[in-house]
Formats: sequence, C-alpha cells, structure tokens
Amino acid sequence: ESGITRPKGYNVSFHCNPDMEKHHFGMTHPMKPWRLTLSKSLIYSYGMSFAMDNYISRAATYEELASFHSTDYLDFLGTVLPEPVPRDLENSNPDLKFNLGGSDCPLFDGLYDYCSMSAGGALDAARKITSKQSDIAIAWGGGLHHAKKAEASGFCYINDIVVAILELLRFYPRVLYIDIDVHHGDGVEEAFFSTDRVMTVSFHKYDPNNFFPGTGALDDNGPKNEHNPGAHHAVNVPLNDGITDEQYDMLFDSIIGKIVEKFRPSAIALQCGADSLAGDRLGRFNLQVQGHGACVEFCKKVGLPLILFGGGGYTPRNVARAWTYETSIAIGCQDNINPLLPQHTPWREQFRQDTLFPTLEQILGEPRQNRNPQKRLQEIVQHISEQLRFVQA
Ligand code: TV1
Ligand code: CA
Ligand code: ZN
Repeated sequence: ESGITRPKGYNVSFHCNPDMEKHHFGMTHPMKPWRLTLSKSLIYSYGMSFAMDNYISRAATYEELASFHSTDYLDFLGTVLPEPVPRDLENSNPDLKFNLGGSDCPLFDGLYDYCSMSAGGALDAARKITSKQSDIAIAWGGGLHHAKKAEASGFCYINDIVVAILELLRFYPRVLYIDIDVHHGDGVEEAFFSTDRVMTVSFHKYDPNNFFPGTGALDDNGPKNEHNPGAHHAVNVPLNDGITDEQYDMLFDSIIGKIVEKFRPSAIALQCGADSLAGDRLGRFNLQVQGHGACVEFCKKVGLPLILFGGGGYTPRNVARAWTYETSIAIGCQDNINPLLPQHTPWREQFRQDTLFPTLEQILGEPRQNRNPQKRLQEIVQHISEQLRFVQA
C-alpha cells in the first residue's frame, strides 16, 4: 500500500525506545525528547517501517556504559535525584559534581533510564552491523557527542556514540566517525584522541568565544606528539553562519571522499544532528533537508556498514523532516517519496507547511547572511588534504 519495497539483499534496521521519548529536561530547555516521537510518527506515516527491521531498543547495562565512562561518574548518575523545587539563579549551587545539575545538563526524573536507553539503541544498532544482519542501522535517539568519560556536557550525559564505536572496534580495524551536528563533536574526538583506529571528522559552527563548545579549530588535529598514533586523526571543519546546501555538500563530498580513500575505514558512524538545518532554535546555518540528507546519501554510496545516529535538533518539525528523509535514503526510496506530507500524519499542524522540503523562505522568511566566502572553504579543503598526507591506512 505504501509503494515502498525492500531492495533485495539490503537491510536497514531501525532502533527506538518510546519510553526514552517521555523524558523532560524542563519547560524551557531546548532539548525535547518528544522530537523523536514526532520524527517516528512521520516515518511511520510514510510507511517506511515496512521496508526496515524495527526494534524497540533495550537499556544499556551498567557494564556496557562502563566500557567508556568512569564508574564514579556512573554511580553518581545512577543515584542523584532531581532538585525538589526549581531553584532560582541567585541560590543556585555552583558546586556541580561531574557538571551535573546546571542549566545545560539538568537533573530530571528518570535521567539514568533516559541515558541508558539512548546508549542501548546505539549499541543495538552497532550489534546489528557487526553481526551483518544490517547494512545500515538507525538510532535517532543516540548521537550525544559531548559527554565525556566522567562529565556531562552540552545536554549529553552518556556518550552513546563512543560506546557504539568501541563495540564496532571489536570487529573492525578502522572506524570513520563523521559529525554534521552544528556543534563540534568534542566528546567523541577526545575519546579517540590517542588511537589511529578511529578517525573523527566534525563539521561545525566555530566561534571560540561565542559558540559552544568553542573547540574544533582547523588545526586541532590530534596529539601534537608525532609518536602518538592518534596524531592527524582528528579532522575539523570550522564554519561560519549561513552556509548553504551547495557549499556544504561540496565540502562534505570532497573531504569525506579524500578521507575514505586515504584512511580506508571498515565502517562509518554518522552523527546526523539536525541543528545544522536552517531555522534551528540554536543553529546558524542555512541547510535544507536536501543538503543535510545529501551527506547521508554520500556515506551510503561509499558502500560500507553504516550507523546513523541522531544528535542535536531544536526545532522539532525540522528534525522530523530531516530524519524522515534520511530514513528514506537509508532504505533507498528517496526518489519515490511524496514531498506532500501524508494526509493522516499525526500532529500535522506542527509541521506548518505540508511539504517535506520547505524552501528557505518558508522556513526563515529572510535567509541568514552567508559568512562563508568560497576562498575560505578552499583553504579548509587544502589544509585537510595536507593533513591526510600523514595518514596511513
Ligand atoms: C535551559 C533553558 C537550558 C534554556 C540552554 C544553548 C538552556 C541553552 C536554555 C543553550 C539555551 C547551549 C552553552 C554556556 C556553556 C553554555 C545534542 C558557558 C537558548 C548535541 C549543546 C549546547 C548542544 C550547549 C548539544 C550550550 C548538541 N546553547 N536555552 N545551551 N556555558 N551551552 O553555551 O551538540 O546539539 O539556549
Ligand atoms: Ca559537528
Ligand atoms: Zn548540536
């Protein structure tokens, strides 16, 4: 009935957990787990579940989380309770253990469950890949790239990506991590700073004094010490406000193309943070659903085992559109997708326009000024080409 068929010998698995989506960071907090419900409902409305293996993911165990995180941190995360009353800023406790309990990483009801479910989905996806049951595994509830070994950061408490990549490394010699969230993927970069088995690549808005987390300059490329195997294995693509689909996709194809050739990964982990889309509440770019999705399409065409993670994304209707389109790319039905949203889509009024591909004018009114001169983008590609001369597969 949906017209979507499953191409022979090509498996996509979809991992989600409805219980995860019920958690709340707080009324005004930009991170809304409910955006996962909205995304899933659009994906299901298009009938895509019939072309994938669908799994309710389990919660990751303490031992699984401890493959990356320190037990001190996990023990604290498992026992802290939310503040009984919302405290005002004057009386706020500045002594934040493990960076927990501030405004970015608040303590909320069920926090530990939320974290272990996000990591559980990522791990289930990784295991579908390593067992060769799936060619592409999707975990939109994961992608929380800022979390550190013993610290929460930027809405992220548990680094599900690191945990999943560690699982991939049990089976594959080399993993390529790519991050198209508008923020720098600092937690994943740091976790694999000293190994040449993982190359991390982040595209992000870079403005050290005014945009979180402030790291990820073009020449931050791994340990400066030449004898450290991780040297040159961190790639950073610092960008300015207003970058367009055309520029971004040119950069992405050219940089990822060169990296795949040189590093020769055995699998790809792609963080698809949707806050790089135009109209995002926190983002600054002019990307559309098509340009964001083109990155997924490029990775799929490389033909290696692929995990798609979620990540940021603070305007839920845009998040739902992007992750729906990207799910269709994973399945391979993107050329047949009806750009008109299905008539029976739940929460249809949330979407404002009834198209999967709103124009920049529809999203923003006036597009954001593009502060990425072509010359600077060429310098970035040039720097990365030179960096890759030091990389040996
Ligand atoms: C509560 C209520 C928290 C309203 C946080 C925006 C809020 C932000 C809020 C916010 C906000 C950030 C910082 C400043 C570090 C702080 C999932 C020195 C309107 C992957 C994380 C961004 C992005 C953190 C996460 C950032 C991800 N921006 N309103 N907080 N301090 N934190 O700048 O990469 O998308 O903004
Ligand atoms: Ca990024
Ligand atoms: Zn982000």
